[in-house]
Amino acid sequence: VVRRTTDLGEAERFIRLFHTENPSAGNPYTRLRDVAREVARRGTYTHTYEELEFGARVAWRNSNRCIGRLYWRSLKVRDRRQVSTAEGIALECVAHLRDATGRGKIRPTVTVLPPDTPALPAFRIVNDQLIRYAGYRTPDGVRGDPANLALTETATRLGWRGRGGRFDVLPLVIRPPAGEPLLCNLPGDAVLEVPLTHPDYPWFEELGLRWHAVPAISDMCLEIGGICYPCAPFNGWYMGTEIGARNLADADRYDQLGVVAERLGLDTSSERTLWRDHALVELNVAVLHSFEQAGVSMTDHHTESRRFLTHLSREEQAGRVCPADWSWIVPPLSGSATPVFHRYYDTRVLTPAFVHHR
Ligand code: HEM
Ligand code: NRG
Repeated sequence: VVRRTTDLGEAERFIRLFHTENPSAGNPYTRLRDVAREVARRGTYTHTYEELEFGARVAWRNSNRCIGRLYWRSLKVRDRRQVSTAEGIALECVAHLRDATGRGKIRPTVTVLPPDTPALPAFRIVNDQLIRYAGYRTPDGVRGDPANLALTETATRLGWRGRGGRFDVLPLVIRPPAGEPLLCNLPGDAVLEVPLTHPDYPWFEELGLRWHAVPAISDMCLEIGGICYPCAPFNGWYMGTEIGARNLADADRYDQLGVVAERLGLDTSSERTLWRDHALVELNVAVLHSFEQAGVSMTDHHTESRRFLTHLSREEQAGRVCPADWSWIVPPLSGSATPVFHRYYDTRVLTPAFVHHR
């Protein structure tokens, strides 16, 4: 473990940004002096709640891969920097899910847990999302989500016993700075799920497909002003294509296109019948329909693409650049039928940011 002191230059740049965008927040010079003193004394400094809230919101605003940034100002920031045990981290993750799920009216939320300090490295959440479905190796291939084979094996090694189903919710695995990781099962009421049905095909239900309501990424570091918060799980709501065009459709995920095409009675003898494309559309219709019926927040890729362009022009009006990564922004279904396809974006990388350190 590398124990580094906080980069004072990064800290100062953030404090200046905070005061530029929040002119009523008091004297920047007093704050800059205090931060410099604290960094000299203990190798790091502590954000005020206002700085933390602003920093997390700007980290979302700076997420080049995210199409959902129009509402970056509404991010709810749960300040849980005082939590000091693995049990405490797990309980806060559960509380985050309960809070953010809102019985289907999902609230974009981030929970900020203790940062790395020179004195002590922080806890880590091993799961890449708070809610993940197990994947099991069987003689006839993987059962469940192949993306989570490694996490399933880790949990199993630590004593978890999965039921061998296709949609078993994995436990949280919390790794302390030293010692054995902690396992924590997610209580049922913290995990809202939506069984999938299709508006026109009653047989669709028999496929037994489902997905969880809340995508909550838990393996990215929140970096603000030279401070790294490795435990800062965040969530918004899903865009339908994430589930319908990737999680359930990718050949190395649930791989459902063949099954759906067969039930639809499509001619799969040649690629040129476009049976894959047809099956993809019906799968995505089912995802959007089911979430709507269940009263769970979800967006579609056409609406979200338009919103993203609104966001871009608002940012420009505010005198800021809004960098974006084309290859992540363009939806994986009907890309060219959405306006985000037909242009390029600034690709610079700004901070505060959510970054992959693992
Ligand atoms: C990525 C949509 C909220 C930060 C993405 C992606 C989509 C998306 C479609 C691409 C995912 C993929 O292709 O796997 C949305 C929608 C939101 C939302 C519809 C609804 C409110 C948020 C929030 C944050 C955030 C609240 C942070 C506070 C990010 C980041 C990525 C991302 C960091 C890149 C993830 C990675 O590198 O794996 N978002 N998002 N998003 N979003 Fe959002
Ligand atoms: N594609 C992933 C989730 C990535 C982030 N997507 C969001 N984020 N919508 C999946 O689970 O399918 N968010 O914070 O809302």
